Amino acid sequence: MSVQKVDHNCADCPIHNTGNLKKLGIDMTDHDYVVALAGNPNTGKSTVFNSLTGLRQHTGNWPGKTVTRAEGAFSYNDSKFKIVDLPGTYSLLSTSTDEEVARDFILFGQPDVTVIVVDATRLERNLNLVLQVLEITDRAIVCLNLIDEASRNNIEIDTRTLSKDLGVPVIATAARTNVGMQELISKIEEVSSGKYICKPHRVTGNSRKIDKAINDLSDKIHKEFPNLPNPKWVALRLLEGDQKIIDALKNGDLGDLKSNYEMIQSVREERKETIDVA
Ligand SMILES: Nc1nc2c(ncn2[C@@H]2O[C@H](COP(=O)(O)OP(=O)(O)O)[C@@H](O)[C@H]2O)c(=O)[nH]1
Ligand SMILES: [Mg+2]
Repeated sequence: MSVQKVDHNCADCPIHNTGNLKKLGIDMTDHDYVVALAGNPNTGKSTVFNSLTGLRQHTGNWPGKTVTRAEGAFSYNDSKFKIVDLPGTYSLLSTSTDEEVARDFILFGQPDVTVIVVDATRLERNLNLVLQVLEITDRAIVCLNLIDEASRNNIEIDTRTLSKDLGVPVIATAARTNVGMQELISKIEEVSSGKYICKPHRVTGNSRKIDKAINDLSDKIHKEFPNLPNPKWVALRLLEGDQKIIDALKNGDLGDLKSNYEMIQSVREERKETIDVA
């Protein structure tokens, strides 16, 4: 039996949505808290996952999707945690199935905490996803991974200031060698149980600035590539630091981008139709 507290105002009540989690294929029986693991591809998310769960894990598919999912568990301080590895994504804009899966899990499953694994050697690029996650949930921890690589490259990160600016804990880790993992686990417990209250930074106040950046950039893109169907979409991807799009711009492959875009649109239309029929 999972521990379900009756008082809904209690600080240490789990906040996850058990019903929605069930629909998303996550059974919370025998678990107290659910932890989502988000992050850009190649940030060491799977390494963090393996370090947290050890052998207590299994893989399957997301319900109705061909996207694979790893699920695992760990115990700490008499609490049982279920941890769900979300697809690696650069954003949560839901323009791909992976992004949709990740966004929907945080939005509807309401995990007790979302750990965002970021690459300490590419912090700016990774912060985009962090801010998007913080738009959806209060309960998050930034796992500043590859900290060993960062120091090797003489990159120093002031985690205290970063944590203050973001309004959520920031834990430096080198998951491959288990550095910082105990601290991460203890923070996961503190945030899940409500002992640590996050006050996330929200970017809504900056939206005009962001809009301006998108508009300025998309004007330039339109001038260079007048046949692109959606320069704003490309601008947003570029601002996010999407390497594929950056490469496409550099090597003149933006023609391919058009067909990619059309493919994504047609998949989305198809999905909409399926939902409408259901
Ligand atoms: N140096 C170093 N390498 C790491 C660390 N964490 C993961 N890696 C390596 O980074 C690569 C990508 O890791 P993986 O967990 O597959 O990343 P994912 O794509 O985010 O799931 C692998 O070769 C890992 O061994 C770390 O903290 N330090
Ligand atoms: Mg992985």
